[in-house]
Amino acid sequence: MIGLYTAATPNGYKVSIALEELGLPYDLHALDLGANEHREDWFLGISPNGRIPAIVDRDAGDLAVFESGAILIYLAEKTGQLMPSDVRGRSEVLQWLMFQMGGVGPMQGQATVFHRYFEPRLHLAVERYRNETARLYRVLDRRLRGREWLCSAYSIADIATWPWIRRYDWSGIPDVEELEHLQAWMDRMAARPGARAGSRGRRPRDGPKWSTWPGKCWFARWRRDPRAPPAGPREACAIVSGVPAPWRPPPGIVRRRSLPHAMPFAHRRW
Ligand SMILES: N[C@@H](CCC(=O)N[C@@H](CS)C(=O)NCC(=O)O)C(=O)O
Repeated sequence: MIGLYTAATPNGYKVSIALEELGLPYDLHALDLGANEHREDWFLGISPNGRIPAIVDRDAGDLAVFESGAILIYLAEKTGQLMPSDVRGRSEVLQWLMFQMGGVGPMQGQATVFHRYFEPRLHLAVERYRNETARLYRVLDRRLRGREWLCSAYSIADIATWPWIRRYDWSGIPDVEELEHLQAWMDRMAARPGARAGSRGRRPRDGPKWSTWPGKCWFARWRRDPRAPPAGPREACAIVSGVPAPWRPPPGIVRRRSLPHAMPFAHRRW
């Protein structure tokens, strides 16, 4: 049995989608990012970077794997599915997986943060990450012209990419409607039962109830209504800047305006 440590985020969904697609049983540990569970010592033992997702394969001597791309490769190699074994096919899948890991994910992540949370609004940063993400989308659109999937068959490259691309509206990425090949691919992805099951935050096939997913953190709220603003700056700050949340000054202590590791918007009055 595989233990999945995750939350309702694009990187988290990559792994739950892969597990659903592969039909592997797993037990789900939904971490509350808003409560900083991912920074607790027990979790750092599994995921040294203190980020979700991570897995522990109990059938492989409790092997812990972090980084979503590494997890997807591990699952593909464990099962012999979702990635070809021949040199050319494997390389192709790894190239598009790395394109997501090093390009789409980080760029769209930054686009989201600067689009949604930074005040005062840093227009140059918003433009920079939005434009770069849009450029990467056009690369994907060109790649998908005349193709059903990113590589010769449905693979972990598609699984890694879709949970990000489908949230383009949340990230403020423009003109995606014009990218017809990307749109058609998104429709194909959304039609896959495994992709749907793994990206919904619902009960996994053989697993326990996802009691905290959707849970307390703001991710769950914006999944229900992507147009809704985050519940408050405190929660948003906690996710993107590392400021503990919910943060309240201890009794008798005057509120600090700035924090040692403060990012610009952490100076705002809460
Ligand atoms: N490169 C990592 C990124 C992981 C990551 O950034 N995860 C986010 C959720 S999508 C996270 O744990 N955020 C919590 C935080 O930043 O404190 C991967 O692909 O696994």
